[in-house]
Amino acid sequence: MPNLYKSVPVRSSEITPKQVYLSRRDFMKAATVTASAALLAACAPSTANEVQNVKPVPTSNATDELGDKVNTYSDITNYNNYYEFTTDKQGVAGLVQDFKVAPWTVEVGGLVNNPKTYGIEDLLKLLPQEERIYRLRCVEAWSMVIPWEGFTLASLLNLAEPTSDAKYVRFETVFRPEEMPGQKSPYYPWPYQEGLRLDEAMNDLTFLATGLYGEPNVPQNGAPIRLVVPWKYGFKSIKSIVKIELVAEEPDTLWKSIASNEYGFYANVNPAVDHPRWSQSTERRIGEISRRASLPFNGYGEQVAALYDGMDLSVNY
Ligand SMILES: Nc1nc2c(c(=O)[nH]1)N[C@H]1C(S)=C(S)[C@@H](COP(=O)(O)O)O[C@H]1N2
Ligand SMILES: [Mo]
Repeated sequence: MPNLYKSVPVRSSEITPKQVYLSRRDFMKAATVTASAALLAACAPSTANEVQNVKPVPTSNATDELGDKVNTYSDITNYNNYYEFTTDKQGVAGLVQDFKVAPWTVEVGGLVNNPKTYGIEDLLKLLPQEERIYRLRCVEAWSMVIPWEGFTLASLLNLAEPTSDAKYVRFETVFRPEEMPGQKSPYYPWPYQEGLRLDEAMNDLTFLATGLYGEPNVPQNGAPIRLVVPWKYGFKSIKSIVKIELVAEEPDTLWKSIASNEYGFYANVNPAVDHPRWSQSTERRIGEISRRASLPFNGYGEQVAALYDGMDLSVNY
């Protein structure tokens, strides 16, 4: 199989789309990337439109829509929850060197008209890549701001065409205990699995990330493809996905199956409903000293609150 990010052919007629841009940059350092982006823009057929299509590489000065700065690349890649490796957040980055992110396929199936197994390179070719700067709020009451690249889950589900019986989406992480030492722990029901209601999955905020900070994503942050659901607690944002399945019933999720009184299926960020063992009203933004108030739906209520009209979110936590 070809190398993950090298398999997209580069033609000068296509230098503007993000996916080609990603493939060319490959694993270069950010400084080189910025230089080559400028070069690409300069050499491109100079219609204003095409020049604009060269996406800016996120820098540490980028902010989310609330004006909060993105966290540093170092913070984002060295403070991780990834129990397949270890429960020590600062230990994940040091344990991922044996984990192979290429070749990689994602099976999209279940209640769909077009079931298909995609190579990552297929997805990068088929679906336009965009940048999303999202807050990530862990259920443990810490948070970060992270610049991702990728595509909406809706764009992939539209290719699959869910049938009218499909009501939920189930996601599964790869199971490779030889590469992921934490998966040898008998205390967790591997593989990690997660789920969304279909309307949540189709919301424009719901994202599949393949890149981070203008680079291909790294294993500790869920490479080569991970879910990002920014209005929910971080555990919903399942990493290193190999299977996406459309189903009729609410799927089991790893954390709910371990402690359903602490981790519900919905897991919307909700400062009004405390975790049984700690408050959810404030959070520690990594890199900051004082705590800040946590926001309903992590600040994304305008886009998603209507999904829960008529539901009691203290019951459906
Ligand atoms: N497969 C898998 N996905 C996972 C986890 C995990 O342990 N395994 N941890 C979750 C939790 S609790 C959080 S807060 C986020 C952390 O994402 P990050 O390390 O990219 O910041 O990943 C989520 N996705
Ligand atoms: Mo988390």
